Amino acid sequence: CGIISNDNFHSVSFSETDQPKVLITGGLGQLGVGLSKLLSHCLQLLVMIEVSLLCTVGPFVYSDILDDKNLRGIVMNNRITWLVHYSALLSAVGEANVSLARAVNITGLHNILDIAAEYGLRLFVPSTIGAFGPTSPRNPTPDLCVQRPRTIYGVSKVHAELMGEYYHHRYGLDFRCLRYPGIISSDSQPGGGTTDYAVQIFHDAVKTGKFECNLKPDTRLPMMYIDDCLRATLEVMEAPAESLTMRTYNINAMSFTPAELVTEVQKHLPDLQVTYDIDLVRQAIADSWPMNFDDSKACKDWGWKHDYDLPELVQTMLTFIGSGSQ
Ligand code: AKB
Repeated sequence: CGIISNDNFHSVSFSETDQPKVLITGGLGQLGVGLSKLLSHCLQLLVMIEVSLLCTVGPFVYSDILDDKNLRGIVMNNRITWLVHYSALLSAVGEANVSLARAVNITGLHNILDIAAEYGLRLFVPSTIGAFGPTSPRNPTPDLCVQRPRTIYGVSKVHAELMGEYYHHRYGLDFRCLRYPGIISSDSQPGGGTTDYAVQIFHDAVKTGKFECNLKPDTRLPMMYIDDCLRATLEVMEAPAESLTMRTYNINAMSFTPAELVTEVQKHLPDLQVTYDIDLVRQAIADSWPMNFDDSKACKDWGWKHDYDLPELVQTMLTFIGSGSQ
């Protein structure tokens, strides 16, 4: 990836169309699958990039996120106007492979930032509760506070927030970023995260009636149902630029502990048996993350409001997983 001077940015401009042409990186991950389904109903073009060749929905193209020339060609040839950059290694798997996480999460982001700036794209990059650390206020965690995460995932996400905001101020890049809580979905599995237990419990409860939790029962973390997360993503992407007083927002829905989630699931499946076998890496990560997220700026600036609280989340997950419509 060459060094791009200010003069090169916005050198290629596509004619304005009513509907954005969206490129999703990490298109086969937990979030990419959901977003592609949503966009395929209302948008013209969807191209997904993933290291796997498996393709489930929408037009699909293969590229390595580190191959900036190939990425540039995809953006140009498909006349992409919006880029949603989901490619990333999550918190626990990042600690197991720091050099790969650094390459994908940091070098991959640099490729995406340069391409988005060059082609004048609107760019969404998710951040996370993982962008905070043990010295951040945890209950609640505001948008602006100390951010000293202790994972490569968190460090790469703080870097993404700062780089995106820098490109916005320096080059006019239309960068938009939401800090996601742990995301819970039925039709796609997360991979290698600290909040994954809150998805796994539903699959195990329905399939075996037994669940082994890898976090302590009183570990409180912010969580969100995927429909809320994807709606927030589209809402912030569609928000008029003048309504955004910041470029990186917390979004919130609910906070719960494993014990509280188990109690709610047992209202539907009273025979569910739960044991605890603590994963020390995940537990240390969770203990450094926010317990409650303050999303008042997102509510005020672009009208964010979540739909799903814990009871609706549990009912919906059990309905989808129980009926096999995943
Ligand atoms: C993880 O657990 O690593 C992710 C996240 C909260 O960003 N789900």
